[in-house]
Amino acid sequence: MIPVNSVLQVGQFPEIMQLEIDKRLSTSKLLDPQGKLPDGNFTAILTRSNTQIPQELLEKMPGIQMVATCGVGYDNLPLNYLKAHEIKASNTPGVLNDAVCELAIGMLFSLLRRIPEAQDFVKSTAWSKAPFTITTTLAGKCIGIAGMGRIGQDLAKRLEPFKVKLAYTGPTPKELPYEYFSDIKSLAKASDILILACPASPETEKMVNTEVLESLGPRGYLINIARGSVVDEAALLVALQQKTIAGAALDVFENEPNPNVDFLNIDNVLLTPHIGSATSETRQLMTNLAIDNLEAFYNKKPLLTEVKN
Ligand code: 8YV
Repeated sequence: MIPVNSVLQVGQFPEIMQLEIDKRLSTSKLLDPQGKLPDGNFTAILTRSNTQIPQELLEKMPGIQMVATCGVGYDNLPLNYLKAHEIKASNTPGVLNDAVCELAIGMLFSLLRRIPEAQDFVKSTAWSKAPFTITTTLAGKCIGIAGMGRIGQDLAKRLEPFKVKLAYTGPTPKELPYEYFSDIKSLAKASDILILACPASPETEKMVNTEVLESLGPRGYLINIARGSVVDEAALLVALQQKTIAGAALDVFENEPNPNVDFLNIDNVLLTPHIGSATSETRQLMTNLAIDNLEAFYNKKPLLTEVKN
């Protein structure tokens, strides 16, 4: 049982998640983390990965003992503060793999076969004047995955039947039947398509820079389903404008929901509004897992998916 009014919801949730929350919990809501705190003796926070939890907010609420975030990424949490104050945290790994991997594969084919432009071509009646451009086949290509965690591994498994070679990078090699590269630059050099599936951290910040993009080369494609911070966006914009890479598909950006406008005028780019986990099934699973973690906390049981901080 979660005690009534013990959980503060921080941030706005899409309707499908809010319905699930309101079905299972009675929360007070702080829609804007910078806004005025509602009255109450809150002991836990429920939030989601697009809402930054500022340390100052937790400083105002010394009673908080647990933060449950809806999202596999937890770069929205002030981890050092949580650790120093022994505040537990949970995320929602696993339940969003299906949706995120499906989006990544959709982006992959959309990019290579230029499906969005092909549709525009038909809709604008340009087809009546000339045939659509010839594109490129996935089979035979090498896909490099940066970040071989749960999502990276799940994605690699789903890509195997497409007759591709798979390779990866990450902090350490794993027992996997794919070639390991200890650094992203060598992975990019070996790859035709580089997919980013790593967490946002100081180690991965702007990891994809000019050198990495040059290594990917003029026939290489970049797909980002991780976080905007993993890519040096200024370098990527130059690479796309000068066609030193063939194209990019981006679901995440440094500045969401207002990505750098220069991306909007580039033709070899596919942009989606951070929809990796945005299916009704997945969002329900994420919400329920976050609340299950809160329940475990209040029942003094181990958290189901604790962020090991
Ligand atoms: C969205 C995500 O950020 O799980 C993550 O880390 O990036 C996505 O699931 C999430 O839906 C926002 O709440």
